[in-house]
Amino acid sequence: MKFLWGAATSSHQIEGGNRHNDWWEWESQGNIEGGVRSGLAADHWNRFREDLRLASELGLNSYRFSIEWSRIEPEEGKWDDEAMSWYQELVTECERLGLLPMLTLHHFTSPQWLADKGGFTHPNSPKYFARFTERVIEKLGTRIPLWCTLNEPMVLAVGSYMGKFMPPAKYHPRNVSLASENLLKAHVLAYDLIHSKIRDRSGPWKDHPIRVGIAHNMLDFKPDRSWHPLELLLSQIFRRFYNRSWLDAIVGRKQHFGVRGLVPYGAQVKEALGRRTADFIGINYYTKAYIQWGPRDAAQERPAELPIGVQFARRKEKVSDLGWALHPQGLDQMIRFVSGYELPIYITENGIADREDKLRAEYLEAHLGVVQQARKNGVDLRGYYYWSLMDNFEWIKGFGPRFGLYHVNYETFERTATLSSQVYKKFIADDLQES
Ligand code: IFM
Repeated sequence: MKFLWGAATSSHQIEGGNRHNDWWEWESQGNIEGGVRSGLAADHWNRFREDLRLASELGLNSYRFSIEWSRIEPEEGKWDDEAMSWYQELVTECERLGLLPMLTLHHFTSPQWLADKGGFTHPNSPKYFARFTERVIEKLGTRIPLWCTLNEPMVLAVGSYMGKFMPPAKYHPRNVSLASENLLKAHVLAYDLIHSKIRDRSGPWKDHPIRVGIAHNMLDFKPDRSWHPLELLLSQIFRRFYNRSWLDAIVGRKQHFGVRGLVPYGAQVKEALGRRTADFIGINYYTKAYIQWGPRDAAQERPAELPIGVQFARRKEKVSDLGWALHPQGLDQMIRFVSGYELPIYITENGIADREDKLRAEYLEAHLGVVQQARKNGVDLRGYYYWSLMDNFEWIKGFGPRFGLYHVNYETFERTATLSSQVYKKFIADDLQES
């Protein structure tokens, strides 16, 4: 199988009109910067054919997207088959264009009916997620080779119950571990369903083995002051909690969804112990994180409840529009670390918010260089997905940050190729020619 060169997106960030999920509701309460709302987003719901054509024009051979649970099941137990047929069309279009689909089942948004019950803190949430997964399997299963059950479950739990940058944005550390437990249960159920229920295969990738994993956000944690014992210790703790705990969980090791004194540990999820529930590991990598004991920057975004600060760059470093340092060495570190789990690896996200498209080419070249070197070194790296195909709704930050290979004009919805997208295009063409 050829190396997969792709781009990634998620439903709520691009489709528009996802009115039945928790984000839609949270946006309506004025929680997004500038009071904006996702609204029509990038209007992908009406323009998906054009968007996939643009993806294929870059020479991509894979596309990572997510299915919006709240469209498929807008009310508990009520299924919208029309919405599902839209996703079937999307996959048909991927097939026509030779874009191997990597399907994400949960990318941050949950149906409002589930949010009303407490989202993933509800004991039945894994069962609800499994029921939704079965529906997707029934309608699309035979055609999908690559599955991400969850996108960045650590970010979801921390963002919802500590960092307060995701709904319900309530500081409640015990819910971080509780949601993690339920997300893990949900993942295990979905993993087993995908493997047990999909018997026949169809479409261009019918001979590609089914692989199921998660897309896991990783940061290169560093002490802000390398001599500071507490910051050294804290960065180790964060590496273990943030980077490692999900990886350990999906390979069947003892789970550690907690931090002593900060996030109370929950019970072990027995269903996940002693067995591997992932066929690959997806790395979502963007930048580094300096950990500070007693944050020194008053403007810093962090939970007021904690005496700990996180900074994504130092003053002199080159940064994205979100203030995230360009740090390709961190990707190298993450790949080396994840290789230790002895599973195939995909870079399921990597990208930069760069409105003027001034740094994206440099960012891409540096990170793609790391990818190529890892492949040469024999790492079992199977694909790379740039985040994102086009500009989109960047969650609490609204439409300000622009990650797209294609620029979106939010008034006309016209897409324009960035110059850096041509860098990616050439890189892919060269690589596919060589291999
Ligand atoms: O836009 C997000 C995406 O939804 C998840 N990973 C990080 C991206 C950039 O912040």
